[in-house]
Amino acid sequence: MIANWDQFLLPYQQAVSELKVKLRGIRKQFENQNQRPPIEFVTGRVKPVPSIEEKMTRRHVAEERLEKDMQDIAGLRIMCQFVEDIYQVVDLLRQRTDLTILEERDYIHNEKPSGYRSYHIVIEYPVQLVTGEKKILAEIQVRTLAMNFWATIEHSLNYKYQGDFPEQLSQRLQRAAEAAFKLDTEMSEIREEIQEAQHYTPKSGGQPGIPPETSHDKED
Ligand code: 0O2
Ligand code: 0O2
Repeated sequence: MIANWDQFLLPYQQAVSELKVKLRGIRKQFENQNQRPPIEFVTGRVKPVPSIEEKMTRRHVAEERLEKDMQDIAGLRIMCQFVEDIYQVVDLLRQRTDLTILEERDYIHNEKPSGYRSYHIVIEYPVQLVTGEKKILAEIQVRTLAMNFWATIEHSLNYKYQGDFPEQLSQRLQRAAEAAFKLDTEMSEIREEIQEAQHYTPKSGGQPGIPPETSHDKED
């Protein structure tokens, strides 16, 4: 087993910290432009050592292959309001020059058998160490708040049942995942309404956020 986990994980910790700042920066830039950001919030973590060891055993990953074969030792999560925002964020990530996208997995339109939905991106990210540059893998999960709600609860139930859910619970979770996606779809429809509403510009003296009385006053 790896003798010095702290040393092994250091570049991953640095990558997670840097990427959190960079991804949160996207949100800030939209806010500065008075635009609704496609990112609601960002979290990140380095996979805990017991979880790495458990996954190595389960997936038969040899120690020498760990850096290449375990893509989520560094994990970032981007939460969005709307499904459309997810694809906007993915496009923004594709344009960046400070990371390289290696793989994309769309579990939104190809949900997992559990009902899980999210957009996964595996990146190669260069970390600057005193010994030089080291390229590491990281996984970015992009999902809506509803998808995150479902995944968080399902994940905590996993601890209790070790992934072996009773059939009825498993079916209920699948139905709950569908309900969450229906909520996302409904919200997307409201989003279009919101964007239409944004064409209204209150006249002087009008209250912010309250559209003027006539619907013909659209200003672009
Ligand atoms: P748990 O319940 O065991 O999962 P900050 O001060 O904001 O920079 P902060 O507040 O410490 O950082 O939290 P951060 O880094 O934003 O988010 C950490 C939490 O996000 C962790 O929960 C993880 O559950 C979750 N998380 C974020 N990204 C991932 C990911 O890619 N994979 C997984 N599995 N989890 C992720 P806790 O608090 O460690 O507790
Ligand atoms: P953690 O840190 O506990 O979240 P695998 O790792 O075997 O599932 P693969 O192909 O390596 O599969 O990667 P995949 O499926 O693209 O992404 C795996 C990660 O997606 C998981 O990490 C979870 O974070 C998340 N995920 C995938 N399926 C589900 C699911 O059914 N429910 C929930 N809640 N999350 C899911 P880990 O390894 O489980 O680690």
